[in-house]
Amino acid sequence: AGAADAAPSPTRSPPLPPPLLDDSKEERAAFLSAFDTLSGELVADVRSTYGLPPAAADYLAQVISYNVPHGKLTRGLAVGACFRAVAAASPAGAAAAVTPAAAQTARLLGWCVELLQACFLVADDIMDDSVTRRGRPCWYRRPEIGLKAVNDALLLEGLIYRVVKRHLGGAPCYGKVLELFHDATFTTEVGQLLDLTTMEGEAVGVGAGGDVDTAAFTPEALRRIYHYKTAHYSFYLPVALGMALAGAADGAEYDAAREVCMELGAYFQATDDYLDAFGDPAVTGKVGTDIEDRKVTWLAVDFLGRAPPAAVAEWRRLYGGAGGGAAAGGGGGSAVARVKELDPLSRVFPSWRGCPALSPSLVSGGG
Ligand code: DMA
Ligand code: MG
Ligand code: MG
Ligand code: MG
Repeated sequence: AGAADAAPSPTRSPPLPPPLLDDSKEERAAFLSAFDTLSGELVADVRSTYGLPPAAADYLAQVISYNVPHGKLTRGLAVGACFRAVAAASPAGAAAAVTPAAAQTARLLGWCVELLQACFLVADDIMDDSVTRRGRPCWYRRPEIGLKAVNDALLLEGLIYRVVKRHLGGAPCYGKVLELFHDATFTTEVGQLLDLTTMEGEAVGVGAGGDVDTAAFTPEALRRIYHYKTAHYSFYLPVALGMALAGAADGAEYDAAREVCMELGAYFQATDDYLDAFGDPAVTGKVGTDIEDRKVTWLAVDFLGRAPPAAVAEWRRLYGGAGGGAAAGGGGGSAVARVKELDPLSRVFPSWRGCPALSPSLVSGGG
């Protein structure tokens, strides 16, 4: 039997490694149930520590329940998936490292990443003048919320550190976990700064005659925005948290993980840019605003890299919604539709075009 087994069989493929993202019904259910416990615990903790009156405690509970648990949860689930994968490769093996208590801590850290995501999205929707998120009105668009949402975003961020202290304070990885959250938060804020200002170029805003100055729409600028605003917190942070929880201490291992995560994150944001223009809001849960907001996106940079001069000239007149973006109440619906028509190739999903603007040979952010 030995010889027969050793020969590779054309009909039998080698066993697949276990999927890295454990998206099993069981893990998802355990993850969601960890949220119920955690959100109750968080509100009770803040209520008793700060003596909140019932109305304020109810408000905080609403901030959490509206904004935290309704996404795809890929970031949150990735923490536990990475923790299990790294623990399995450790000398002691997964059986020793992945105790039920450790698995639960990984879920709580996963929810901390979802808290950070909620904080960024609440703020991002205000800055992008967005209307819907996850199929419902953006938090700040609710009449009873408005700009209280600014403080709500800050509260969501602050809750992260209460969870981490309560559940990991004193653990060997506590310092590393704090550093990872601080770095991811600041890197994303720098990314949002670039996302909100890059289109303004050297000389604020627009060229002569109000046309968009295309000088800032470079693949290098796009890549920097992608790495900082999306890839670091969406991909590197969950992976690095899983590593930290599993006891990884070698800086070179974190660097190697970050390099891969930056590529994944850039591709992820390119698809997000595509979906902003051509996705079905019934599926994405959000209505696009990138063209109105004159954003430096994959679609814009890719188009400008190959469009004929006449099309570029028309694009420069129209991009930003002609006479003010959504934030200015521009009402440039027909300009937006025309921008999408200008480039028939833009309707093709990025993966089918090889995403040249995402070439790894360009700027490697890293953050
Ligand atoms: C995503 O930018 C980045 C952060 C930090 C939320 P985006 O505005 O393209 O996101 P969305 O399309 O979800 O509004
Ligand atoms: Mg946005
Ligand atoms: Mg944005
Ligand atoms: Mg987007």
